[in-house]
Amino acid sequence: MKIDIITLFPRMFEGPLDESILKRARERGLIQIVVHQLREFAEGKHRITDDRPFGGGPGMVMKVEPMVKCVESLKKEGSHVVLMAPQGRKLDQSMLQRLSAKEHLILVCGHYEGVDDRVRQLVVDEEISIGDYVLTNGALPAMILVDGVARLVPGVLGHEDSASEESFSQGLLEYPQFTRPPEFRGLKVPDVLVSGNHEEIAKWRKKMSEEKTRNVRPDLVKGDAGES
Ligand code: 4GM
Repeated sequence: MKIDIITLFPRMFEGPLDESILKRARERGLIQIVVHQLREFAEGKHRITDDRPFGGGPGMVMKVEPMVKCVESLKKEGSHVVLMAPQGRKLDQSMLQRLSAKEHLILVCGHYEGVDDRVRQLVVDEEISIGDYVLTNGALPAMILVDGVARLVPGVLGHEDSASEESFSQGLLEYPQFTRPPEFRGLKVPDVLVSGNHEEIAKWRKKMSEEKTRNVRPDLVKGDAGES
């Protein structure tokens, strides 16, 4: 999978993309990530990328020409262009699964109060939000999307069944996990987990997942009024 990222702040991506699992996946060629400086597509001595909003109001708006030119320079057949924006559909695990099957993603990061709507009209396939809050720019949301997508790309995690088997992909929260030592400050690991009885372990985990989800995230439980 190839991911192109368009941003005014390429350095924001350096740390997160150069650590741990993402670093290894890039080194092994499983994902190719290229970060592009939007300003290079802006004209004039000052390479201005923002301007005041028509109709007035506070803040600045990202100009249409640099963004459209930059996306068009990267777009090929099979590209899927995503604008990171608070106005987008809220990201969830099923969207990550759908996106992880794309051969080429182009992630567009906005800045300031917004992006000239003609960017969306001309080159964007989908607007995605990571949640109902506003950030100073779209770089952190793009990194979250890249991280969530990358771990679903075959070979990235190493243990292939884990991503599809995890509770979250069945719409449930994960069950509690334990590792050594079997007792710490009087708190014991549940007996069933050290029993070696895999059928009982699976039953316990399913029960705990369902209980946790019902208590903490009733909106995820089917039949709940808040179901999405
Ligand atoms: C407005 C339009 C994404 C603001 C596009 C981006 C929050 C999210 C921005 C933009 C953002 C989010 C920049 N803030 N909830 N700020 O995913 O890219």
